[in-house]
Amino acid sequence: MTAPVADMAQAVRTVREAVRRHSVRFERAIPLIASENLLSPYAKELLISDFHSRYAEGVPGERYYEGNEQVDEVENLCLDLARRLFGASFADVRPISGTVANLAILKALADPGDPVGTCRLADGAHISSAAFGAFGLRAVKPVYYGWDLDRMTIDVEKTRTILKEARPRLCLFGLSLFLFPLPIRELAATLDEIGAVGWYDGAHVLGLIAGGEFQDPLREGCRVISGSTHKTLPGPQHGILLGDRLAPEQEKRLRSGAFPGVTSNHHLHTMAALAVSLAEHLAFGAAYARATIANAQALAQALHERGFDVLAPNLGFTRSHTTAVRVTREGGGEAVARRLAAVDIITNKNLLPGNTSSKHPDGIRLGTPEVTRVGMGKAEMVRIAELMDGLLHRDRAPATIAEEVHELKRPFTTLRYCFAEGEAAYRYYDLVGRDP
Ligand code: DSN
Repeated sequence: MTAPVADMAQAVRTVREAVRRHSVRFERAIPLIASENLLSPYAKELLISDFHSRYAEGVPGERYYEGNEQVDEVENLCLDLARRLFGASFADVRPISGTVANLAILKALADPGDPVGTCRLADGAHISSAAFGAFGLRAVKPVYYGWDLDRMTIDVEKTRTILKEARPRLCLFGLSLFLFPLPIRELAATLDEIGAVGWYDGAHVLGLIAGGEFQDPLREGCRVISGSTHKTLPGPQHGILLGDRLAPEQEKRLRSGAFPGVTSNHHLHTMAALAVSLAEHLAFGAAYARATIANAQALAQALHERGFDVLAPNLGFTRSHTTAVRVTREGGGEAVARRLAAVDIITNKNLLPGNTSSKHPDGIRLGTPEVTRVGMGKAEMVRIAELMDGLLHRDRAPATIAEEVHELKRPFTTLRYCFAEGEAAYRYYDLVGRDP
């Protein structure tokens, strides 16, 4: 089937124009999605390199395609940097996303029908743990841990009992609403007793772990980590596997889980960008992790002082990049997230413990990875809280709030914590320079 050239040229123009408008919008906005971040210029340019066009199935030195010498060089360096950043003896950088990394682990370390430990979605677990997600695809049976509502973390005593009874082979620790470190050290003896492998999904907190500001799962009792690489670790949209104290057979199974299990080709351009991001995090990540957490705590405190129901006030609200706010009084998670987006404060509605409807949850989730990356600090966190208070508690006009949001963002549109600091953060890369 063919279509008129003029119509298809219009389709191309429409895409380019929408992406340009998106870029301009985000340059003016306050993006507070906890799972998003900005890519450094040296990492970003690799996304449009020739690596994008190539195949490299297999591992460095043992490929199924020719022409991979430089790909091998970059992948070996990427693996070295990953092992070094996380103190891991094992790394695999072929999973193309966090969920794909999770599937690789499930394929390698569990069989269909096996019980696998995890938290419930409403307690903050990722959709990988759901029957409609990776757990369901591998047909493993979730064994849900107990949850301590007061401490917003796993209930150790209840979970010990649950694990001893269900005896899962694999126990997943990881959250998408990740406020506090999980009690892995406290559960490590139980994992050993039942012969379970501890698995940490660090997607949200990899950058904080690597920066030395969160728990260190490989030293606390987990043997394998999965993650996406674009949240607090400000890399490309990609996935990673890391491990320590694994048997050679387990490493082999993980490699074969990644390829040919859940990838054919991996994405070489994002892998190269990941290598740059890992190097930059080794250089700048500690300061970035500290600033990101300090900003999350400052934002939570400022919101709390303005009457918002921020979770876990008795625990200092958060020890991560994320804070959660129960916005039932303000109209519920969905309505509030929409009202905020209309003034260019970008958040997401989020399930809170006890919620059952993911469409109409009580919460919103706020994250500071991106605003920290462009150099915002405590004063700006207080200002964001004031703007949210004005919109949601004081009936200030949305148009005025939106102007103030743009005013607040204006000086913060270049990148920090990377080489080429000060380069534009939201630039649209217009390679052709003209529309068709
Ligand atoms: N669901 C994404 C989030 O936390 O926003 C992660 O995959």
